[in-house]
Amino acid sequence: MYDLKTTERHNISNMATIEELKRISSQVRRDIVRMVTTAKSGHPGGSLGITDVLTTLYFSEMKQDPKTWTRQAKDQDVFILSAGHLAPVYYSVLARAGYFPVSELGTLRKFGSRLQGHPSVSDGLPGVTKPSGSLGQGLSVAAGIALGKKMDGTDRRVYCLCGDGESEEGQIWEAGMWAVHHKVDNLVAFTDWNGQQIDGPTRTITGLEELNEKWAAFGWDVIVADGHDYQSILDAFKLARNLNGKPKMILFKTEMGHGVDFMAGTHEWHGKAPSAEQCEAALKQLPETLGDY
Ligand SMILES: Cc1ncc(C[n+]2csc(CCOP(=O)(O)OP(=O)(O)O)c2C)c(N)n1
Repeated sequence: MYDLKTTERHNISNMATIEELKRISSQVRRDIVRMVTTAKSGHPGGSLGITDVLTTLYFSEMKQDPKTWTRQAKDQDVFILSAGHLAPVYYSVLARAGYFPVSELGTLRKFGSRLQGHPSVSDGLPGVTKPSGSLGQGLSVAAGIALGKKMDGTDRRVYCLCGDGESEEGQIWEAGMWAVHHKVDNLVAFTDWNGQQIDGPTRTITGLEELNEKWAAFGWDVIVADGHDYQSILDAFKLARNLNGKPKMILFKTEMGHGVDFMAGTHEWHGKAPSAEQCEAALKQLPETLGDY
């Protein structure tokens, strides 16, 4: 098990700087709040909590090109959002990274929109490889695609985001056993370890606190990192890239609702839209950096 508080620090080169990642994340958080407010439904809490990690993945870590991306592209990394309810952060990061026009963010959850409440592939939204929303399935798909990439002889990776509440699903652990058995070491899974799920703190529901020990016992390389410290996030991804032989699970400690004081640290904003006044109050805390859609 690796705890990034104690690992060596690495320098980032040629990708987004930490200052840029901070600026993008602030805009992504604004997008999330505005999208969910306009739609009058959706999931802001988990989206705000995993924003720093997903922004870092798309702007500094993953080898994926919005200009040439297809679902079948063999020469690119793949991202699978297993916790499909985190669609608002996913859509914002994709739009800000150039996969589709940012103006489309305002159509979240509307009839005819490509941005449904959970990601769909039949709508043809660029950047989305797999539909999700029914929890527990994405890690299995990610493991299968990762093994396929190895069989194809490419060195591309598959990244997969799971929720900690989602990890109450048995299929997550079936995928965990399978990926170790097949030595799928190009699979980099990461969990939004915010300690919360739809019904309350995870410890009060199934007692998931020791996720690190559970994944280590399943034979994975486990990395624990701070999901709001960009250097820690970058270090975690870099360490995952440099470990061979086993699938990797990065457990990002995050705060649900991070960045908006009245949403932070509680499950109450798991799946609730802010009122117009709450939206205004939230936006005052989040600097506009790239222009609102
Ligand atoms: C198979 C399945 N069961 C139940 C749900 C309903 N549901 C949506 S999100 C959620 C909680 C997920 O918790 P977590 O992964 O921790 O996400 P967070 O609350 O941190 O956003 C549940 C039970 C679902 N989408 N799919």
